[in-house]
Amino acid sequence: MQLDLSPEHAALRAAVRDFAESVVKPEAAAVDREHRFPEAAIEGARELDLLGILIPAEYGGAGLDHLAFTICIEELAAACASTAVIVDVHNSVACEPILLFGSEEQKRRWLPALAAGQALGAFALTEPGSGSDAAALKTSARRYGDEYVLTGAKVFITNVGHAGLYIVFARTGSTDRADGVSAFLVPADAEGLRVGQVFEKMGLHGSPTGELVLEEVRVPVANLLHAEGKGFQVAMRALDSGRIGISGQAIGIAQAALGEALEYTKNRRQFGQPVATFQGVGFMLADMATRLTAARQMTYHAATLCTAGKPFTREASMAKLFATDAAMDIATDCVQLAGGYGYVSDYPFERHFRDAKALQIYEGSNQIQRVVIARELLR
Ligand code: COS
Repeated sequence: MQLDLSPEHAALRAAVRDFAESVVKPEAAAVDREHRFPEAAIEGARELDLLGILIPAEYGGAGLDHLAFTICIEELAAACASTAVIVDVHNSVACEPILLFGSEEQKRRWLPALAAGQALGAFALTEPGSGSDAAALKTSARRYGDEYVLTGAKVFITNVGHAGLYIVFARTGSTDRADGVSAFLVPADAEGLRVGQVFEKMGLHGSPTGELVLEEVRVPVANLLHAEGKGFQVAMRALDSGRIGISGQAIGIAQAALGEALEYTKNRRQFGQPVATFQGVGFMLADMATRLTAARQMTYHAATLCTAGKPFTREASMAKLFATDAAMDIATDCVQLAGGYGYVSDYPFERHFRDAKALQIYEGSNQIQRVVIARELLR
């Protein structure tokens, strides 16, 4: 695989980094402290075409590949992890499934508005009783003539309340497993759709996460995404590339934490010398940089396979597992290196620590990644 970025990918990184450092990062601490949606960052992302990264130009998007997508998420996450997850979920598990599984009519109807940022997208799979066991979902979709009627409750929905379009997974078939699941495009203003509790979280305070309640929500048959009974495949394929995005978030957070820890330990003097010059500290920095480099290579490898149309389920899960564990460990060690200052919110270390924890849990816990990897190995 290629280890160097192409000139186009390098230029994209430079442009997104410039935006992230000048617009996104200055607001990140306040967004976290005030639990506020990062409006300016998302508006800037929209202007830079980051809300249609993977959508081809014919549907109004930037038409870039998965490596470009990863780089964008990585750079945003280094500045503000909340902004990164909003943009990540919108692109990977909301826009991409329409691109991959939508009819031409559905693509023309939804993708231009999503790419232009007129509507944010969200992915509504998880339910109170079905998290890791996604196929056990209970939300029902009953067909009456030209309509489906959806009833149920979803939970842990990123972008809830801000999304204009939800991809909702519901049971159309009589079986209680994956082959009875279908996917629907449900506009936020559909009658009977409402936002339930929006959670107070440990981290990612700028990214809304909460419940979505569906009470006899009627959608036309034209809003069925892919075929009846094929919704679980839609969800699994969306999560495969979603996990590349989460890996991008992980390397962004880890890069930010490591960069700040390097600066801190070079400037912080104890016993008459910068603490970075103590071998114990140097070894910690070396281990962090090594794991981060490996995580980045694994993530870029999965993204490159995805773009090439090759199987990438295993590599995406490996990248997600490795990169998010690395990010959590790096963020933890960076708190330790900054000592008391690492533990107070005047410095960014504790925010990176809180933000990183979510990555080991969402879009498939790291235990589920091991399930996916083991199944792929044994197939
Ligand atoms: N891409 C496309 N299709 C896939 C797939 C993938 N990566 N993985 C599985 N499928 C298909 C299978 O081929 C199967 O279809 P067929 O019956 O037609 O062959 C179907 O999906 C069911 O697959 P499987 O039997 O493996 O499903 P399980 O119920 O055993 O669950 C796991 C599989 C555990 C991997 C799945 O439930 C999962 O990913 N759970 C975590 C969910 C998650 O990440 N939630 C986070 C939501 S966002 S916060």
